Amino acid sequence: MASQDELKKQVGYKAVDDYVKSGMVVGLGTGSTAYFAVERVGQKLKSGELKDIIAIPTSIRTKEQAASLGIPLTTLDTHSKLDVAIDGADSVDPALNLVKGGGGALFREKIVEMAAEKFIVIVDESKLCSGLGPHFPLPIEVLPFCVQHTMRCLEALPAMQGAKAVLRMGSSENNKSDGDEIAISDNGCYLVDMHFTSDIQDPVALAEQIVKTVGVVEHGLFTEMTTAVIIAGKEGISEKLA
Ligand code: ABF
Repeated sequence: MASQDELKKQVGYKAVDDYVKSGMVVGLGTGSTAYFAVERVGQKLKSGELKDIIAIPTSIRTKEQAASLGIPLTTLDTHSKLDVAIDGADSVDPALNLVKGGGGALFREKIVEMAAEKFIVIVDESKLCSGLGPHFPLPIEVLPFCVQHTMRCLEALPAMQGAKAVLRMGSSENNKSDGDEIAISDNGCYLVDMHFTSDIQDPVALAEQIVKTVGVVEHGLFTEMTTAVIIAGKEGISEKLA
């Protein structure tokens, strides 16, 4: 039985082998699964299997990992369009809508992945769910100004279904709220995790209501963005196409 790390490595490597070609502009995701995709890009550049790749990282920690592997880096200001982006997720529903941001990188992930021709999601099967919401709290990046007010406005949204807002404490890289300091994102903002007790009925409507809430920077609902999901499970690797 492969360990969870081995499963993550399998899908991270496969995503790069199947979707990254020489000469591409590549979005590099954040998290323990995306870590392996970044590792594979570095490996293939070093071996010469990939040439002329330039990459856009979705977090400071991914930028540091990519730089340590010698992956040439750029930004969206220089390259507004990417050929492919590869990233993990916290939840994947049957329509391939995602919850992302458990790692606190949702804003930079979304701005990069929205600019990609193809968005490849890499997960182990524990991330699959029948409906978004209770499976993993929905992260929302908010400005620090009057954050309690913003949290109350979010809780009051009709499509939020009474979910409870929890300000993320400790590390921004996980929603364990395990510290007494407020977590700060790479962009200097706060992170609020919305805890649902029932499946989100209309993720697209909820996303629209969240973005209209003053004080919100970005949210972790990635709807209608996924090109394919590569899944590592006990039975091996499978792929779902949007
Ligand atoms: C990242 O992937 C985040 O959006 C999400 O929280 C994370 C999943 O992390 P992991 O692959 O470590 O489970 O893109």
